[in-house]
Amino acid sequence: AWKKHQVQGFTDKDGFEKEVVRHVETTLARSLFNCDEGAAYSATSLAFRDRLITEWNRTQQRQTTADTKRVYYLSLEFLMGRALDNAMLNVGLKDVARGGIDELGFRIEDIIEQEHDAALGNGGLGRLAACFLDSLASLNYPAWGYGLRYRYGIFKQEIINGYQVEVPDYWLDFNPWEFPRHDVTVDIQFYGNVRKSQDDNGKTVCHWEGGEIVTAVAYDMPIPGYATPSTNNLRLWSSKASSGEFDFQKFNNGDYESSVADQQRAETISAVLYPNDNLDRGKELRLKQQYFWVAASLYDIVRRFKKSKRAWREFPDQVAIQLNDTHPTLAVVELQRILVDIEGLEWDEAWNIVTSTFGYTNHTVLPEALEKWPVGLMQHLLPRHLQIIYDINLFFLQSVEKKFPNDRDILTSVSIIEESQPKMVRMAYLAIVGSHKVNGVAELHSDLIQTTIFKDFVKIFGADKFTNVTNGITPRRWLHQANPRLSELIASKTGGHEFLKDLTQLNKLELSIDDAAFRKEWAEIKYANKVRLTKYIKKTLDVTVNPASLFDVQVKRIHEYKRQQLNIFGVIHRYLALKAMSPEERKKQLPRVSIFGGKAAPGYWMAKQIIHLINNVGAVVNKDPDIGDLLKVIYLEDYNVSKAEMIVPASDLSEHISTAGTEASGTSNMKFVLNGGLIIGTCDGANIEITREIGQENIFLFGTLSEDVEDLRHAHTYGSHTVDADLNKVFDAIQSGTFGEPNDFGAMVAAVRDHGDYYLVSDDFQSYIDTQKMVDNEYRNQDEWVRKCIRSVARMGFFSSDRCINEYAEGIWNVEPLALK
Ligand code: 26W
Repeated sequence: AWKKHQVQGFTDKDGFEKEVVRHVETTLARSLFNCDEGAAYSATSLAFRDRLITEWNRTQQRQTTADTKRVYYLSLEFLMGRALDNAMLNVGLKDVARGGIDELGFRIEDIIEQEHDAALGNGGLGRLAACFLDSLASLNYPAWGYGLRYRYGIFKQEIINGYQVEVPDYWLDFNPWEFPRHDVTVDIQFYGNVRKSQDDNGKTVCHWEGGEIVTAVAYDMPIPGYATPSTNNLRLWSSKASSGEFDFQKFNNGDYESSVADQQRAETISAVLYPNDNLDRGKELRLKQQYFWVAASLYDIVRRFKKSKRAWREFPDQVAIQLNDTHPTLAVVELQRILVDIEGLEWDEAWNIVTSTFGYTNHTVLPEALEKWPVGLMQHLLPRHLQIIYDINLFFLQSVEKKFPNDRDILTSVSIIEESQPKMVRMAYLAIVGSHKVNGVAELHSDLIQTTIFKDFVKIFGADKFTNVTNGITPRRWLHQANPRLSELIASKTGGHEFLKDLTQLNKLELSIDDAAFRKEWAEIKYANKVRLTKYIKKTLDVTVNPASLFDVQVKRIHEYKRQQLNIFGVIHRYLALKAMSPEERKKQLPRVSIFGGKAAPGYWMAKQIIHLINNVGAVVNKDPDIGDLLKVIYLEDYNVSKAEMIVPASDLSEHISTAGTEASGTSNMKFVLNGGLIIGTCDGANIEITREIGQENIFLFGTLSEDVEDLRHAHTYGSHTVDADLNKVFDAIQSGTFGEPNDFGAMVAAVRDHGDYYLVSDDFQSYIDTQKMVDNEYRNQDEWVRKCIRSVARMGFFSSDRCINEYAEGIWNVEPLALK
């Protein structure tokens, strides 16, 4: 029905070309003869952007008129990647554009490559937010994303002499996808102090006064849905000095320099994305970012609500706010402050509204990633908010006391304020107390949070408050866009592209599994994707790899819990085994390419050591004449979303090998399987549900189970810990200097051998090696391997972010899609 919906802008090749030419000649002020790929990218983007604007405005209009409940997704990270290809595919005009671009003398693939990734995120959490936006728009939900417009996204990674070097990512030079809204601004207050007064009824009123003001400016990005006119809004806030009286005064006093300094200080707030993933560093500027973004977003949300002139108690019927991890938790406090201090509601009524509005998603159980802020810092930066936090805590603890009289232990254990030196605000506890639902992101993870870190809260609030929503990915970007040939093949076997809107339809693929021509084409597509990656490896690293080898891929942030060290130790083991073989024996081995990619947090020393070891192993192995094609070790620089779109479709096997119980979900595991790759993995995160869906015969599981992790760790520390014999040989090779200066890797070896092996690398090593042998054997039987891949893809329907968003909508937000007129 939406196709009949009148769309504005070009609909065919000629119309598209006209628009591109117009933009080159007017918007970009260039002559057509002077149009390079960069200009062609810009003009194409502007042409599509124009086309989105009409639908974007109409969507907003529709939402305003309908005035139904909206969802607000608050996330400090949106890892969007490129926008042009996505816009072309979602609008359904990529082929039109291809034809037009062709006639202008370019290839559309080259034009797409011109775009700089929007890399406003670290990893899984940020990419999940981006997939959610795609699903929300595609399913016609009235929804907004709110984030920060960082001037610098995640740093660009260079590998120099085997070491990671960080280079700033300035991405805003030319960004046709954002619309500055200089008329949408909010003044945000910091510091100052709280004064109390009595109102006419003798009620105490708090006034937050003084301090400094920074202005938030809105920048909007259109989020087009797939095969629907719905185009939602992602609003990112940018900071600038307020034009209020403060700096005017300075200016008039001739204090020009200090007024410029103020300006720069203000702009610093949205300058840079913190590059830590799963590690809390507690920097003051980070807390400023959080409050700045949360306060601006809430002001915007409240302003929109007020337009409808409803009573405050209707707020939760109109507004659902989801907290993407604890980073936006101050929103709970800010809304309470707005309702009590500014709107004059009674505490209890306000608190009811607040807790009915928020939902909180937890994304990690790692203790070092759980956010805590020093009370002193909070007092200094946000004095009124700290008072409110203390009051929230007081009333909460009183209710706990009532429920569990004379239980001091539970009071100290659940208190939002940690009575440490210095005292800390526990943000996860504040988020739980301030929300009506708390969810984990995969079944195991949701079980774990309910039985470990949040177990006392389950006792207090009951199990109903806690739920699971298993993560998902958008099949539009991660299949249709990243792997167009596979998407077409699937379409030809499932009755068109319906599966992109209802991924469960993939199950029809199983009907074709005995079709030899289909399997052949399937295998050819995988091979072509591997050839493309082979060329990229040749171009960027000057290493020749054989595309017929088994491509074994581990790409994700570098972290000890993700265990890239286990992978590289396994690679070294393989290398030593190959070296020990006779030439005849070697000829029988299966060639393999081990591909790594991922960034380390700049301050994470051990993660950087891991990168260094992988590169050193590559340097030795790749030029060893005994080895040849049998083993290559590749480190792909600067892993990001657009690189993932090339790498994921080229994998035969990918690694998801975190210590059981540490990876909340993982989402690349889903991407790899959806693209016809098998996975080797631990019983962790979503791997468990992937196994349940695709069948255990189609996945290579190994290693310790999460319920055994604690005992093993205990045994390492207090009992005897003997390191696996094969692993010791790997260590001997490292320490005899086979891969460069042995001292460089002393700490990595010692972490496993001498310091308790917290991530159980040694415990899992033998089963990892054995399972990799099984992989080799099974890969030799290509026919069976391809069947496994097809069967797996056919059973991946569950992992669409559409399913996931529908679960949030029904179980947490209570919102419905907006019907298109
Ligand atoms: C305060 C520092 C900090 C920064 C980022 C702490 C925690 C984070 C994120 C919550 C870490 C993260 O990205 N978690 C990942 O979330 C994904 C989406 O749910 C999951 O698939 C991953 O397993 C989880 O590690």
